[in-house]
Amino acid sequence: MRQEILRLLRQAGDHYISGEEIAEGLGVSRTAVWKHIKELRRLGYDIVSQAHSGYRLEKAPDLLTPEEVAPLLKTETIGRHLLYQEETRSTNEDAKAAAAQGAPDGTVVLTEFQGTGHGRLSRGWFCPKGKGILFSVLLRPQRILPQDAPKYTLLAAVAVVRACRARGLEVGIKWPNDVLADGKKLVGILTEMSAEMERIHYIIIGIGINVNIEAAAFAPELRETATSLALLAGKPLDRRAMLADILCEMERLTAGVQAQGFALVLDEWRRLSLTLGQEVRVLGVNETFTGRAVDIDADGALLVDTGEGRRRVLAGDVSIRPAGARQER
Ligand code: BT5
Repeated sequence: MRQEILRLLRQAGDHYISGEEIAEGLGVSRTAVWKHIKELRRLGYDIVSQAHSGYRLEKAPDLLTPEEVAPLLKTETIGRHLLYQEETRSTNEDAKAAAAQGAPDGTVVLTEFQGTGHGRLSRGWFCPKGKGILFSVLLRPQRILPQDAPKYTLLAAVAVVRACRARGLEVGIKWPNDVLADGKKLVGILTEMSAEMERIHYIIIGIGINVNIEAAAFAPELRETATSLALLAGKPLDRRAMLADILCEMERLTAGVQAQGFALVLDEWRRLSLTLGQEVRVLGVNETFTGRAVDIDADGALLVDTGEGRRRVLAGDVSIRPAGARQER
């Protein structure tokens, strides 16, 4: 109902719309309308009212609520079911709980703040409230095998980079799950899965994007290594439009995967990669080594030429070693 009221207020633009008109349009009482307006104001909507004229929407808050996000969506599946909480522990955990309760393919879980947002291997993901885009997409892919699941991380990175580049922002992908700008981390992606040997129940792609974070707002230990889209663009960005664009890109890419497999995603990933062609240090599960990153294979594994042969890296961390420099990132 709140969404419908906002739609009418937005339609009216600069004009006032009376409580009576809203009530009639939506088939509810004027008291109900008034209660919703009160709630919208509490959420941060600047709604002015004038006796005999009604209500006018002056300004909407910068929130990722379904009321704000849904009208911008151009997708058919991804984001059509939106779950929002102002604060939560982790959207990936919420998405898993929703999946267990039967939430549909394409469900998106959103929040303004995570108490225990996490990355791989229980590492933390930190983001000041209302300054990032923190979300998880639930997918229930058909005819995709569990061993293909890690490639959804690459797919998500491609989707985010497309949306950034459409805004003229120079960003690229570091294998396997980071989007970087100026050598600093802008986006982290965590893909999780529930599966049997031969069948995926669901995949959760969790994405954290630093959007409107000032340099000083990063935790001291991240200041050297993290950046935000606003720092890159030199101005704040509209989180809602950015999210809507990313979901649209994800839908295009996942539809392509269902129709033709991952080959096109992998090709685009190669073009957007910052890792390929670089000297890298690989922190694998059991070992550390250096070499030149030459390609990814059909599984999305990184191929590294060590000088003594080619090594295949399926999981781990990679730091890029700038030519001639000692520090790594
Ligand atoms: C990642 O892990 O980069 C995946 C992060 C995924 C976060 C999203 S947010 C929505 C969803 N819900 C969740 O609970 N998670 C997902 P990893 O590659 O392990 O990197 C984690 C490391 O990145 C940390 O150890 C920090 O060093 C660094 N880090 C933490 N917060 C950061 C930030 N805001 N910007 C840049 N780096 C950060």
